[in-house]
Amino acid sequence: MIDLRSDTVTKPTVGMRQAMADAEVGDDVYGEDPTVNRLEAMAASLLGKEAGLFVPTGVMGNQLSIRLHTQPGDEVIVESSAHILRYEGGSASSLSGVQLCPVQGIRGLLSSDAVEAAIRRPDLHTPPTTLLCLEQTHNVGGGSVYPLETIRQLTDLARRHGLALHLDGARLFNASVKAGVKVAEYARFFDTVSFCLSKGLGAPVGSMVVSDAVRIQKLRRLRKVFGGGMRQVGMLAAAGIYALEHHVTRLADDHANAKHLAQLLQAMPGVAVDVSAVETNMVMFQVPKSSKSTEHLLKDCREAGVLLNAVGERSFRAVTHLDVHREDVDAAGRIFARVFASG
Ligand code: TLP
Repeated sequence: MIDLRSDTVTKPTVGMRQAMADAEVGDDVYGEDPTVNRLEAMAASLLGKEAGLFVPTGVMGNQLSIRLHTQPGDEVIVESSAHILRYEGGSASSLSGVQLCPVQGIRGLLSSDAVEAAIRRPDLHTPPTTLLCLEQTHNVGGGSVYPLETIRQLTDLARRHGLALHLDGARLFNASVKAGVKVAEYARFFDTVSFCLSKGLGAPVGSMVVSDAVRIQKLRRLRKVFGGGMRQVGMLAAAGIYALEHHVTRLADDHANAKHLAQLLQAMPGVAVDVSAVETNMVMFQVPKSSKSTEHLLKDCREAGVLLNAVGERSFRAVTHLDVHREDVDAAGRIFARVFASG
């Protein structure tokens, strides 16, 4: 089975499993897991921040940060298709009591004008805008990459209005490899940055939040409050260390494979795909109206050996990752040609 549903599906490699088995562990709630401590220091240093916190998921990294930066009743600006808005189960409202203000971007990327218009001016009637969250790369935007200069403009604007800044950098390393910009260069504009070890980097679980030491101390307490205090998780942290040491530069292969898949799709009659929009490891494409429903097309693909996710009516997302090789992309291309031509 060729699994293009997400880069979350990667399985730990032999080397990673060995590193996990060899990991020294201790109780991390006491701060005594040496491998977790090493991962947190490593993440902080890579992103140019004082401290790091290991969290079970990307959602938890985002939600702890939102809780840290806001008070109930505040408003948080996010792009209108942001993961925080669409795919985190409404947790910003239920866990932090904030309201999200969706602002339309282009391929998920916000402009300063749009954000400026959305920032509330002090008024008795309106919720105070206190936080801006950006997403790098942008998932629903198709793995799109914010240029550093746009981030600088957006964060300057937010600072002028006194907003805190959080980056949902679930796939920050994809952006870094694509743009040739160090992750610390992106991170320096934000108060908190979360990134995932369990996506393209190939760890089975885990995300990081990095910030200054005072904020990380507060986040550590909030992680406990949210039920995310973990114990002997050095084995999982070892997978994260292995991922950061071995799986960063290879993300370029995933990006080349995604581009290749987009080119194969472009050659199929009726399939709509913008090859130039494929910047990292995601391909968004639409197939022509046909007698078959979206679910039917997904089922045909699955029975032929490819798993995909639908993102709308006859709209699909294919994601390349460490368990997808060039020959798998070619095989998926042949399957798509057959399924979509007969649809
Ligand atoms: N994204 C998943 C699904 O939840 C949609 C995927 O398959 O792409 N931020 C961004 C930008 C994400 O894409 C994701 C996961 C998360 C946060 C949450 O990470 P986890 O799943 O670890 O909580």
